[in-house]
Amino acid sequence: MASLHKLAQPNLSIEINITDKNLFAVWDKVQNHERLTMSDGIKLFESDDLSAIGRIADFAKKRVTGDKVYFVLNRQLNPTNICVLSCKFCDFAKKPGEEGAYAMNMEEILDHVDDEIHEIHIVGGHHPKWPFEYYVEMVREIHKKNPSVQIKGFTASEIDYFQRRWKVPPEESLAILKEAGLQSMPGGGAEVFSSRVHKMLLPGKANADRWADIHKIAHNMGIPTNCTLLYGHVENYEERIDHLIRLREIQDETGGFLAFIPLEYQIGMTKLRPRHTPPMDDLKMISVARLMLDNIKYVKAYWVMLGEATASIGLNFGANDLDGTIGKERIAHAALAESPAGVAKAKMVASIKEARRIPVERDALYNEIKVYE
Ligand code: V47
Repeated sequence: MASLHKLAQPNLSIEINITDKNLFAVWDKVQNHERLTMSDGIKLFESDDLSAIGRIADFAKKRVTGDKVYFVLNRQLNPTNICVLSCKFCDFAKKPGEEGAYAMNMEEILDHVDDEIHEIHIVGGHHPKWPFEYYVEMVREIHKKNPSVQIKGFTASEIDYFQRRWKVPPEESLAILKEAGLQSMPGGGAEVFSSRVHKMLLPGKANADRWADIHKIAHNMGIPTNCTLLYGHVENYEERIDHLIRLREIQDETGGFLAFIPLEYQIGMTKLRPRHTPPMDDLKMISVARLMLDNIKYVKAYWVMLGEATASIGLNFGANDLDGTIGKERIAHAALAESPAGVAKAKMVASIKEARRIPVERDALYNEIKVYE
């Protein structure tokens, strides 16, 4: 896969007003295309100079995609919430037989596919009884129903589970799924790479090295993927930056990441903390990701978890993608996310324009479909 780590970046120059002197060196580095370090990342998170952070990140983003902000007409398919794992942040998962547990049949799955969408995003629980073949059939049938829908499916954690449960190693499962119609993979399941957080919140789930290995295998097979960080719960700034640096290293090696999505922890019933992390932290998270991940082209402001207002401001803080129209997403909404379950295309175009950016409809692989000048 072509390496993306040398993103084409023209030499722009602007003047910005920085009041926090700790940010002077960071701004110099960004202008000179120098890589930021752990200590730069910490300085950004610890700074209260939010407007300067936003301007620096916006500058870095403009060098990559100008004023364009991307979105896709997509639908999320969460085929089952039955899951053998017990991640402490997750409100979505249920045990077999528990109230609210569901598992879709093929007809229900295919109900999520129509002619309007360009991408279907599949992510679900780790069902103890669904054989690997059911997932292959799912991909095949979706592709058959609408061959032009691009299928972005299965987190590294699900791919890992196919090996643990059914002894199908990632090289094999991904080859079979690709042959059936899988085109890319979402970035979920990464959570926070820190082993401290991993032990505390997600025992038994694929760890940082396994997550990375599976993404590298996918990249080497020509399957691009996304990457995520679940923030705003028990992790600290150092763990956030360490996570971003590890993603940057993977990208240096393979160039296979399309987009990074910061996932704001939705407190729901799991209540790892009493309140949502504040919007100021969301905006810093977007900006710091944009600045640390100098080799990943797209950073999403994921409105489903941020809410539409913060996501819209995020488009001025380094984000250049709003994800999509989503449809029937259930993971964030199981955790009582406050945003509506879907926004129409017109609304998406309007909200990007309101942020004074240029809406661009894209497909799952970031090919431009329509620019709304
Ligand atoms: O892996 C679970 C997270 C992820 C909660 O690749 C929670 O384009 C917040 O990965 N609060 C699934 N997050 C969603 C995901 C995603 C979303 C949008 C776009 C893309 C992409 C990927 O949701 C899980 C987990 O990290 N999650 N519970 C919660 N309470």
